[in-house]
Amino acid sequence: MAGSMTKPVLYGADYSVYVRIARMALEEKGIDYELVPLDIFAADGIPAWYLEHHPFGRIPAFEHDGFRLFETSAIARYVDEAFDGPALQPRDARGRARMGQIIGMLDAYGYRAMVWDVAVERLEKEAPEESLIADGLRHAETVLKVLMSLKVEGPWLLGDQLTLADLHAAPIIGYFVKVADGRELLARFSGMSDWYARIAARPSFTHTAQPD
Ligand SMILES: N[C@@H](CCC(=O)N[C@@H](CS)C(=O)NCC(=O)O)C(=O)O
Repeated sequence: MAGSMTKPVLYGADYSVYVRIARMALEEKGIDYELVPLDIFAADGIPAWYLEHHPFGRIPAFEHDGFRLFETSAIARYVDEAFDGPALQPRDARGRARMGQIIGMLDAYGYRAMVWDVAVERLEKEAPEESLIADGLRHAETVLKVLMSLKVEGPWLLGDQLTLADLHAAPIIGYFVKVADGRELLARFSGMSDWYARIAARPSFTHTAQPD
């Protein structure tokens, strides 16, 4: 599709790691989109109308010319394929498979450990559960080790091409390094901390940061 009839809409909040992944894909493609605020943790609960967009009550949800989607990796792939702009997925089967593997690993083993068990626990709990943090750090270390071992030579995870794997990893690791435990662990993987410094400098990352 060369362009679009209407602006795509993303429902979500700027504090959300997954919303940020989708926004980074939209920004890297240079797409004009609307972010409709949806606070999933609002005191009044999730508005009933939103469950039509996301039956599990998570963010983000996406809509484009009447086409509705939820699940961030599906949204990011659609954004890459349906719009003009730089390709964010490798063309070859193995590169695409690696990208899917990295995204799947981050969803299954990275997000909860890095974001909730380490960063949120440390930042938001009056009495953080140290055993949960230690467990989260163990998982995070494995995730970083695997990322390091899969990383191809070049600026990005898969080499010279910035891909959806980078855009999936950046907000998760960005949340993890809000706390000293996360920063210290990342610093032990120099290839990954160099990569993080590079992705964190991209406008798609800086524009989507949660205001202080
Ligand atoms: N599998 C979903 C996960 C989305 C997700 O967990 N979003 C978080 C915000 S970063 C959320 O909505 N959390 C609300 C909750 O856990 O109740 C996706 O890929 O979009």
